[in-house]
Amino acid sequence: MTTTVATTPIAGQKPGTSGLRKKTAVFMGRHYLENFVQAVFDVVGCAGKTFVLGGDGRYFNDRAAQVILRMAAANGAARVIVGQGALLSTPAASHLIRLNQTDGGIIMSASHNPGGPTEDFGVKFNMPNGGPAPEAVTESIFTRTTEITEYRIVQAQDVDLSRIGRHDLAGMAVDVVDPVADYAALMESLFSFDAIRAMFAGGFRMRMDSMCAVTGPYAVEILENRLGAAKGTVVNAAPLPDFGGMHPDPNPTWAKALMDEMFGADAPDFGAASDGDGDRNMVVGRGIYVSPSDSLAVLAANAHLAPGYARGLAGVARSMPTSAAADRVAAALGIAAYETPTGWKFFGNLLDAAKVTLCGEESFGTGSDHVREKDGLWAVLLWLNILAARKQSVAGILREHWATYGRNYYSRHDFEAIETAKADAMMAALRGRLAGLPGTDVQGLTIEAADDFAYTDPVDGSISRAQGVRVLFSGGSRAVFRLSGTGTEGATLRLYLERYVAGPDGLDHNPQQALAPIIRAAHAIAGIAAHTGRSTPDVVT
Ligand code: G16
Repeated sequence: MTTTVATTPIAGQKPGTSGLRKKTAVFMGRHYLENFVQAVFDVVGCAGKTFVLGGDGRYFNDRAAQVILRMAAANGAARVIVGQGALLSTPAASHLIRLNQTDGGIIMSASHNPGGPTEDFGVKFNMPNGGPAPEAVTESIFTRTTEITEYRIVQAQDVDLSRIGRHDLAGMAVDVVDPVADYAALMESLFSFDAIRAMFAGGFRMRMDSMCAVTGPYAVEILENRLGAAKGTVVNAAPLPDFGGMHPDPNPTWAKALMDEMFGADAPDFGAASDGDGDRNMVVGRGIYVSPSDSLAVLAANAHLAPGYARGLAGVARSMPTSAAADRVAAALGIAAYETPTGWKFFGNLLDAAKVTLCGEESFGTGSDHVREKDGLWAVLLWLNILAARKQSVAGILREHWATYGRNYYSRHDFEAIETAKADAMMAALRGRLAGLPGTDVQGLTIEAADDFAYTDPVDGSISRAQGVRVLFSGGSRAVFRLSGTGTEGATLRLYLERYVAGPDGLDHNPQQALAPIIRAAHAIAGIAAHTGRSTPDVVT
């Protein structure tokens, strides 16, 4: 039986960089999840449609899935494809949407944010191309949340999501599928599993930290079962509702155990970590950290070594705050390089139009045209394929890369949970001063240009403004100031720092040392301490 429930709009259901993210308790509040899901169905349409549904297994994932299924049935959906246990990594969901040519999908995740009753939950809608909804759609969804007066839900028992196969829910088909199988097959079609298997058989050792999040089952199946990596290669492999208390954000701060192992005695050859929903990755060699910007550049320069990319790349795209290292590779390859605002959704049109093959972001996201999301395990496998083909260490590959292309020293400093009003005031003051900055000297550096990044989509012509303040110094260095779109507490200021050094003479500096003059100048320009009371970042990557 379908019930129509009267409701009223709830303030603040505005999707951010990737979907709606809030404290779990907020999502579990009266009508909160239901209002948002109904707004999604009202905007994208539901009657007769097929969707994919899954999430990263965090607390409330299982119950939210049952609510969404009952609402899909009440709104007339024909079929929903659900990962067993309501689990799907974000890239696997993107693949299932494309593979089954569905009308889109709902992904339950707050990505790299911690999970649990006092932590974060999230819901996002992905389009029929498998990618995150573009701004026009998320804006319509938001508008709908401000007008909503009712939602529809069927009264029924839970669907048994532990049992693979077809179930019926008030006339709607619910197909529970193995969350790993189709994704693993896709990976086998892109990479030389034989070459990687031979490398593992030859004694190559790896550590994969799945951080008690969704990639565990994927990594065990692909790395250990199919590629022959030693049992126990994948640690923290069981997805847990609270991620075992971990902060499933693969960076040197939150994946410290992995970093310690990779820099310790008897370190394995290769280390990697992934985030809550499996779209991010961090890659580490024995005794050497690979920054996400460098990772994108190395993957672009070597992708042709993997069968799926043997024909070369159409182009490369990076988000604006990502270092220009990939641009140098693109120039050398004679292919196009694009600079987009932060947010994977901005890559969608470029990928759909076949203008680019690889994309990447400084925020530990890398991916290609195989799906329409960033893909953590995909990046790990491409690195493994390159290591198997080149038969060199990660350090050897990086050093050769820097010697060839020069090095873009890079770091991001995060100042977290700042009072929103103070962060906004700092950005407003900075924006107000932009016009006067070029030509001035700050802390011994000359400012060449300063702007607020705006992007015109080359495919549909849409314009996105105010995407972050860029201050460019002479010599190719820069500082970028931007407020995070994914935090759930106050504001997070991200300060992105970059300095280019040509040729081999720049090697082996510590990035923080190499960037010290730019860090000083950035603080002076924005008055970070005066506005926010903070002079030291909470997280440095
Ligand atoms: C999301 C987007 C990414 C983006 C990141 C930025 O990542 O999918 O494309 O780079 O947000 O985060 P912020 O706005 O905090 O800098 P994820 O992994 O959280 O979905």
